[in-house]
Amino acid sequence: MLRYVTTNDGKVREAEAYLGDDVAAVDYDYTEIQADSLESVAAHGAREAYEHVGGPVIVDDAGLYLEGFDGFPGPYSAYVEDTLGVERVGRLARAEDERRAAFRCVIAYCDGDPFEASPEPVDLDDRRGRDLDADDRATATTDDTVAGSDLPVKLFAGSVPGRIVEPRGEGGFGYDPIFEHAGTTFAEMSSEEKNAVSHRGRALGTFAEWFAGR
Ligand code: ITT
Repeated sequence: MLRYVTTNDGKVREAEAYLGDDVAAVDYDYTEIQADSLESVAAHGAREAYEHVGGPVIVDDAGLYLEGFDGFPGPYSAYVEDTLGVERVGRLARAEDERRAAFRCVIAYCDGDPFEASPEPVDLDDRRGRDLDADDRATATTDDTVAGSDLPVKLFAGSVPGRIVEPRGEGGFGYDPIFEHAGTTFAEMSSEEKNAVSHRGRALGTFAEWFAGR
């Protein structure tokens, strides 16, 4: 059984809405390393989660990228949510009239076995979350070989563009109330509606397609 390792109930709801009974959630707080890419954080987490669970795992690292703030808070989104808070991040972006933003999500899979090379590598700009004007909802996969570990990890990325607005909606989690896509905030959407357009939905989609063939 595939385990989705996270401490975030909101992510679990979305993964369950997408993957159904094929995945079970494990509440385990793996080490989130300090790094400037979601890929590195997710890859490190997947290896640690695999060691903890002892079977196939996915972990998911996500962040909000404000275009006018050079991608801030990006990989530091959890820290910024805990310190500044979502509403103040929203107020800052609106006060500076820097509303263009994107969410990015990287899902990392590890089952202890090696993989064939991916045909569609993540390019460097995408890794850094700087191509906010790129395809509407870009997705990519890559293999990760972080020095210091020989456990292979497969990465699946998804992103979605949007704009920062005054908080609206009761659903979702994290920055969802201030992130509007096509006129609706993510907090105004059901999990299914959010998955249909979101960074996580895109990453889960490319992962599920690949995993079905594994
Ligand atoms: P795990 O690492 O245990 O999975 P987490 O909540 O720490 O849970 P992340 O590090 O990936 O997860 O989250 C980074 C931040 O981005 C955190 O503040 C989340 O609330 C926020 N976030 C992640 N995905 C989001 C989404 O789909 N919508 C809104 N906010 C999101």
